Amino acid sequence: MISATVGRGAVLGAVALSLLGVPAQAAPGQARAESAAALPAPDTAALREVLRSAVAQGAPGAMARIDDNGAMYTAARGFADRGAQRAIHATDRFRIGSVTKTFSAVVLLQLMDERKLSLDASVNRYLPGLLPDDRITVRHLLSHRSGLYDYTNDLFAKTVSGFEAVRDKVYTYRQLVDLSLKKPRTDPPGTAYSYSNTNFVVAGMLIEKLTGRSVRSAYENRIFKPLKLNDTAYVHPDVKIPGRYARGYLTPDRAGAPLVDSTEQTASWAQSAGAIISSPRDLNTFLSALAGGRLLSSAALSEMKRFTKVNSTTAYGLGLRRRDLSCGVSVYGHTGVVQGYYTYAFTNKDGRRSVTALANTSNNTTVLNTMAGTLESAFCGKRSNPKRAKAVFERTEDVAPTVVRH
Ligand code: HEL
Repeated sequence: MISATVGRGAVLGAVALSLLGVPAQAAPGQARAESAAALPAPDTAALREVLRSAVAQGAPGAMARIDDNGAMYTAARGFADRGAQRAIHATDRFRIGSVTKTFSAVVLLQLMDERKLSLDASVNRYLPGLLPDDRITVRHLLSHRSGLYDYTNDLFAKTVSGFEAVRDKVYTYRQLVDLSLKKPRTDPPGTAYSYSNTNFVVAGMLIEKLTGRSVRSAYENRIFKPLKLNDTAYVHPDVKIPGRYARGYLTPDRAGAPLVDSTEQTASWAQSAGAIISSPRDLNTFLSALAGGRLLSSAALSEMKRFTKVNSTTAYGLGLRRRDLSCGVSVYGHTGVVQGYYTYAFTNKDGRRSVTALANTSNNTTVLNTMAGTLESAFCGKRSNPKRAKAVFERTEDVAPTVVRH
């Protein structure tokens, strides 16, 4: 194991296993290298450079871990804890935000596999009277095509005061749905993609109704325990992150204002839409198991991968994002934005190469876009076209402008 500390507060390049055995690049002209065997080797120098840039742009720390067919590479730079001046490490836990949506979708698709749920059934069939429109189906929720307004647009219109107003609050699912239903719906059911946390709050209600247990026990019994995800937890409404973790630092809207330590919060505004805590090792294991067909039937995985186009480089399936990289490779996973934490967690088609990257800040779009470069370095290797990649990552992610400013 090689690990080096470079400069003040920077920990770079822990190569736990050599990357020997990574197959040669795909043949010229091969447009889409989908299996890990056809991917170029990760560009680890470029990965370190992405993390360095994120820290230079205001993230206290940034780290990433690539798992590649049994080989593993980690890199980290900057601080997990600014006060204690503790260096961030790729084993640190953190709040994964909306990567939680992939876990929630997996639970519902397992229930579909068990014939307890039909994707095209009305949500109101399972939760009578909850939604004002019987045409909204489970598939509409999981693909963000329900038209249900995203209540977080209002909660976080003001970044710091919005966060402070909810950080200790405990909401019921019903209260969150009611916040959404106070506003007109964005589109008729099934007609348009419009990202909304409300969809995955209702997904959590469905999980609880159909299993008769809490979402926490569904995640634990169906995913965390079978995959031995020992760094992963759903502690809502507890505010503390268990184990060793990176602190989160929220960037205020006012330029030059000090970062706000946002580590401790109930994350009750998010719950089944965004309250899981995890680590790079566990997220890579989860996505690899998902893409490798170890969590769902092939029919359910195919449903999850029926994508709606979001923009020229991203698409959304069922609780699953697809990103089309500059080298023609498509990767599958999710991004997460929760106060103080930006996460990218993606895997390739066969699940043999996965990357999870974290910057422990948020409300800093420059850092968010920079961190997308971890996908290019992990999956495109040195073949990445920096010009195209830059254009891709300067694009606005599919978020309400009031929530993440671009
Ligand atoms: S937003 C996203 C990301 N998702 C959605 C969800 C998540 N996160 C949220 O809804 C939190 C929004 C507030 C974030 C906060 C900050 O930056 O910490 N911003 C403000 O308060 C701005 N006023 C679609 C980006 C996803 O990638 O799926 O996670």
